[in-house]
Amino acid sequence: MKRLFVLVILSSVMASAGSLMAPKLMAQVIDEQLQPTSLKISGAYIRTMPPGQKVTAAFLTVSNVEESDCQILSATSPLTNRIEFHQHQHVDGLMRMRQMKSVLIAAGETVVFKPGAFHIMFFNMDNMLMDGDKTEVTLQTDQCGDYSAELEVRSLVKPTIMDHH
Ligand SMILES: [Cu+2]
Repeated sequence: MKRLFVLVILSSVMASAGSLMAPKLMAQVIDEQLQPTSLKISGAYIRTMPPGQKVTAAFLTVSNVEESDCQILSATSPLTNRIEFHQHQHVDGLMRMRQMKSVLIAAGETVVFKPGAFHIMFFNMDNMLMDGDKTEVTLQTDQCGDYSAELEVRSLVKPTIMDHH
């Protein structure tokens, strides 16, 4: 009789724990508390595209605050299923883009993805990006976990033609 009573209490505790967990798992917001801590990502943004263009690039700063190296292997986004890491290089006086299979963020180092250098290339973009909107990207690493970062949508050029009346 006593044993049965304990079992009933246990199962009701487990049931209420389960209902507390559910809303957290369904939340779409990036919760930094749940992310691994080796890499710190800051200043993340993605450029708007000129009309008709289906390719754009995102930029961010990644710092490795741990004592072991991290390799970024891939990136995912709700916007497209094809994202590549690229590097700009001067070859015979021309600017060329080269795809990087992975990007090393060495222990204690910071890598800046910026125009003219490392960038994250988004292909097959079907949705227009609006200046000021927010989206997100997730970076997958070899041994440092996955990191989601909010991407601020920024216009490449601010229109100036309208100023001349
Ligand atoms: Cu590129």
